[in-house]
Amino acid sequence: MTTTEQAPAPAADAAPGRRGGRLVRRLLAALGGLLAAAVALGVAQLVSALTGPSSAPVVAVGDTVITLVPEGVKQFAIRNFGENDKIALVAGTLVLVGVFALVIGVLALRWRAVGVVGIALFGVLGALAATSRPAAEQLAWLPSVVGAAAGVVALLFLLRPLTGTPVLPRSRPPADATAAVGRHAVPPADEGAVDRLRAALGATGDRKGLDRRGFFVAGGVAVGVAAVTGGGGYLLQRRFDVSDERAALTLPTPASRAPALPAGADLAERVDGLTPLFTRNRDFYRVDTAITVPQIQPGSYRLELTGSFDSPSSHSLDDLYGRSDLIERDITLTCVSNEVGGKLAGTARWIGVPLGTFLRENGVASGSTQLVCRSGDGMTIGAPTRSALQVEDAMLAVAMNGEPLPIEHGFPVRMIIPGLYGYVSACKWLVGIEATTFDAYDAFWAQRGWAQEGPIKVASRIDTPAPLREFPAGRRAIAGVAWAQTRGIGRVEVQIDEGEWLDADLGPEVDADIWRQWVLPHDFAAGSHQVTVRATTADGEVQTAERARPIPDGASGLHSIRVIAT
Ligand SMILES: Nc1nc2c(c(=O)[nH]1)N[C@H]1C(S)=C(S)[C@@H](COP(=O)(O)O)O[C@H]1N2
Ligand SMILES: [Mo]
Repeated sequence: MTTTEQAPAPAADAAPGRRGGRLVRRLLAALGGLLAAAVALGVAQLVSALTGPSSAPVVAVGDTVITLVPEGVKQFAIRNFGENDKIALVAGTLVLVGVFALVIGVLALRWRAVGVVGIALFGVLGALAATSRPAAEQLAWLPSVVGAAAGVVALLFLLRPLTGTPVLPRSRPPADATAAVGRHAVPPADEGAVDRLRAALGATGDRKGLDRRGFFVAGGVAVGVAAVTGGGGYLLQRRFDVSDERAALTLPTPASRAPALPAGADLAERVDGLTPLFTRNRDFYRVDTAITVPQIQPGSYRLELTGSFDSPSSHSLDDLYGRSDLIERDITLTCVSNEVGGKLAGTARWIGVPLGTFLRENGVASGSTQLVCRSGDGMTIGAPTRSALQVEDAMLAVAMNGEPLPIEHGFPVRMIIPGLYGYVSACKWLVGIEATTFDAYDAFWAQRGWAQEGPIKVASRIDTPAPLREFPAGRRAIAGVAWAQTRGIGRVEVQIDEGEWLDADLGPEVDADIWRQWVLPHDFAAGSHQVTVRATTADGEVQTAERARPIPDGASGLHSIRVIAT
């Protein structure tokens, strides 16, 4: 590969040289494919700054993957990546695109058409994914198509120096050659000298015309284009962000305040490692299918009521904020995907419109069994009408812990029905409620095998000691939380090894809709111990030890951990 074009090396050297040349060429072609993909994604990102963040191909494909993958995989992702499930998904999509791009690069070296078709295929995939999202913008296909076109151009441009078609016309010396020779520039006519020089600089390849320098120049341009368009697109997308509008809102004053907390209500102030009574917004678990969070302008927000109401109606955020019957309540949300002992639960103080009153006011039909709640990103959550009407403290929430709902938690309006898992009760970015029946329509999760109704199962969790982490033997607190929303927790018992069940101390009963902290001080002998917890509701139901997976209607079983005293 060090042979020059003008002076072929002896045959003995040429054979391995060519073979090496072929390998280098393939590696560079693969790199070219990768860079072309980067250009495609960067340009698509830039275009999506016009058409909306979720029309960017990786986001659109990710969204589609979320709606298509089996629940088992989704559960796996939530279990293993938790809140980072979407980051993992986007990263996974990028890795797949990358591998595909490497292959396309190599194939395109031989067959340009394969490269063009391969990238075009990706464009079509992205465009299909973007337009098939339920809340797709009109031009959602545009970023993928423009991106793919840019990718094709980039690929062809990058492959030229690998196959003897220099990026810079060969009859003229390349700029670098002239620069390197400086004032004693070689006259353009002296091609032999130029080529000798290019060879000396490693700028030229074997006799098939591998122009490595040309490739790296083209590659540099590609990296630049990808970075500028991608970064620019990312920055421009901030114009969709509604953080400023959210921050400018003044929260309404509720007519009915949350019950006052007794002094010392939060046991976490005294017990290390215990979950605080209230979860800060930034620590609140998040579960949804949105890779890019819906950004809804408060000024143009509408909640549309359709289906079995007296008549269709539309409500602005001012309509909701301005009501004189707003309630403030403390409620613990729980995800149906939560495993025994899991962290997908959180407690906040919410302000909202009383849901039952609102529905009755609008004349919801008595025959309606399901409220299909529609989110700004098009996803649907089916809530049982009966619970929406009858559960005290069910609301259309507009505030969380003293601020407007955080954007990730449903700004500007979400539904909350205490006692039901989030997937049937807590629609975020709520823009529509259709009163209908369960027979008439399966909402998103029901389509995927989750139960139509999702009452929260009584649960208890050990927060401290942490499993398998060593602590000094002697007296220390075992503590955690237990929940049975709308019913309340009446008792928590703890079993250590094969001992009898011991009653834990409970935090003050704040409200039946929120979890209850519990503490049991215990003298640990050195060694390893099994600690198990079980709760009983205020109305006497003992938490079952029978294990169930989250799907279809919530996990059950007792949280039991091994701890080590030394
Ligand atoms: N629009 C929308 N709302 C949604 C979801 C969703 O995916 N999209 N997920 C639901 C689920 S499964 C749960 S557990 C709660 C979680 O609410 P949080 O993210 O505020 O904790 O929101 C519910 N509301
Ligand atoms: Mo959930």
